[in-house]
Amino acid sequence: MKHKLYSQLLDQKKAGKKSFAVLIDPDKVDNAAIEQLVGLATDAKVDYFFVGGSLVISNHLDDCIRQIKTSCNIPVVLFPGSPSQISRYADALLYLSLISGRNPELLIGQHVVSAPLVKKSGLEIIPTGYMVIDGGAPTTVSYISNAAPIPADKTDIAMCTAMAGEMLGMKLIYMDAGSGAKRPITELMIEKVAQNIEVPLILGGGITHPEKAYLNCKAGADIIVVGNAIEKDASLIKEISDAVHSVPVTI
Ligand code: 1GP
Repeated sequence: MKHKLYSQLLDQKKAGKKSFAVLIDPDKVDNAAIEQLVGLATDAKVDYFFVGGSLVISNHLDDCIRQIKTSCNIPVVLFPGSPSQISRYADALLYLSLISGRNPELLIGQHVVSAPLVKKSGLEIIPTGYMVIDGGAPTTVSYISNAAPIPADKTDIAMCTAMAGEMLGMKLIYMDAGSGAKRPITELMIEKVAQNIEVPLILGGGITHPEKAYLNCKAGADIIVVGNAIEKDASLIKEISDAVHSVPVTI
């Protein structure tokens, strides 16, 4: 199994460098929009494209990724909302287990069903402990997952969940307030989690300002993911990328 992208993530973390990922929902972009996003992301030195959505309705995933890959060198990471969202054209797959919920289907059930397909894809598979944190409003992910999110002020639950995920072998922890969350995750919770795990920490959901991305990184997030806000204002790509990359290196 390949480990190229994960090694890169570990190297970045070891060097204390923060990264920025632009999330693309294949349902929401046409060819022209992808071209624009790729151009802006390349200029802004974006580190990764994450591709996926809680619902992917169209059959556009392969085409979307192929278009990105032919126009730039930014790695494409699948962030699937369901087992059907697999494309061999991507560089890696976040193999998500919803460790904050108690829905066995999303902890292990869907993985069992899709395992042969996932293996056959030849993708780099990165086991990821996915934690949904209450973002102040029901988001698509909280509805679809049929699992209660971790309350926003329960930092200890978040910490213990992330620790358990890491000890179970998860190579990344992804804390998500859900796309378009009203309240992004607090720095207090990020700090608590980051101080108690060694694997890279991905952070997303409801981030709309460069300052928030900066503070999240200062609190311990390693990769900031933004989707919704960029769909509304693509100029944020550069602002947020600059903010994330300006965080002082801490090792
Ligand atoms: C959602 O973490 C991502 O799963 C990004 O959220 O779309 O709110 O930026 P936004």
